[in-house]
Amino acid sequence: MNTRVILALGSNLGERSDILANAVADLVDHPHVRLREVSPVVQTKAVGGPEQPDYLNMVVEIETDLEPYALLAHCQAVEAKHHRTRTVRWGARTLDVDIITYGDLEINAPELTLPHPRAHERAFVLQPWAWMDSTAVLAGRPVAELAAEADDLAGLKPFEGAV
Ligand code: A4P
Ligand code: MG
Repeated sequence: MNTRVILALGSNLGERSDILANAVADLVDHPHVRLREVSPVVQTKAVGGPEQPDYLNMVVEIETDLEPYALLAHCQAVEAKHHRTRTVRWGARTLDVDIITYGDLEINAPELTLPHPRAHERAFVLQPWAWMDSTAVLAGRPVAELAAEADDLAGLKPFEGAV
């Protein structure tokens, strides 16, 4: 059975927009993954961690019959493919792929927590998601409302470059 899944992508090192575009292609280049929707790309100030470059962030909606841990392994394989550029600065990364929601599934394990435990307070996830799907709901609340309340919203702006 296919499940709808929201994935969040972030990059703040290297050719960020190329990395995101290639990562989306890699994520859906799988016989059990189908792309449904792609959000706009946003440029965001880093939340937490040390001083580091701005991120590009986006979300995608996919449909998959991979079970959650198999999907996590697929996301981590795509991350690994793009982790070629390493940095001395802890915190910055060429590519991060997080599973935000997997249908309505709830899991509470360190290796996989669903919904993502910090997504509900992060504009860099919520705002592109709301722009992609104005009807989206997370933890019983409209994603657009959660985005408007998020502390990091002021540091977010649409990214003008092509992805
Ligand atoms: N893991 C548990 N649940 C999940 C899930 N739902 N999706 C585990 C993906 N992974 C999940 O992840 C660490 C471990 O989380 C994995 O082994 C996985 O099994 P990681 O990608 O190796 O490390 P990370 O992403 O640095 O850690 P963490 O704690 O997940 O970081 P966050 O909270 O995701 O924050 N600011 C801006 N503007 N934009 C960003 O994209 N990203 C972060 C990362 C911080 N600040 C940011 C951004
Ligand atoms: Mg991560």
